[in-house]
Amino acid sequence: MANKPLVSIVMGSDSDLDIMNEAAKSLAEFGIPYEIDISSAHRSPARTSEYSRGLKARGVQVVIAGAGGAAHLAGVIAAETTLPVIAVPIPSTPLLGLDSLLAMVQMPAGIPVATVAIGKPGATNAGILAAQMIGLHNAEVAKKLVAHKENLAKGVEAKSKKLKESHSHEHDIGTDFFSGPADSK
Ligand code: C2R
Repeated sequence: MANKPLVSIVMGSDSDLDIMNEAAKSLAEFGIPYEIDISSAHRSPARTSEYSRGLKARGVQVVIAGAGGAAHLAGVIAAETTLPVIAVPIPSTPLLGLDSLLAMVQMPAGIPVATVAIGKPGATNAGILAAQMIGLHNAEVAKKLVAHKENLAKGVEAKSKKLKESHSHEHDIGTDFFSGPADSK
């Protein structure tokens, strides 16, 4: 795959980076080139508009926008581009991301953003969702998405096996315990 970024990861502040790195990790897993930057609809509105308007011409196909608190970044980017925008609510205030979740998910009709879960699981899923959009017309990514699902299923099988093994062991101990020492009977 060419190295031109297909996905843009944008966040409102560098304090969001730890969470937004999870989106980058997902994209890397699917071999999707991305760019990552900081912009704020509140603190740098002109920069945010200019950046959003230039995305399509540069070949970017999906935007992942993370922000906390009164999170307007994803909505403002969506207002400036026809590219799909995925929003990641960041738990960066005393309201723990519920504030950003509601701000992001409650977009007015006409300007959708696809809002995922609060925090790291949401950021991980944002990367996978972006890969699924790209996989619609990219066979290489589509193949990796199938392998991803297979790996998830294998992971559950492995956990199930481990759980059964540990419980059959505990059952042995339990049997010994309830039967008690021979001289107590
Ligand atoms: P600081 O840590 O820089 O004070 O930022 C950021 O995403 C971050 O979670 C605190 C929080 O403010 C958020 N922020 C927004 C926007 N810009 C910054 N929600 C925006 O434009 O929506």
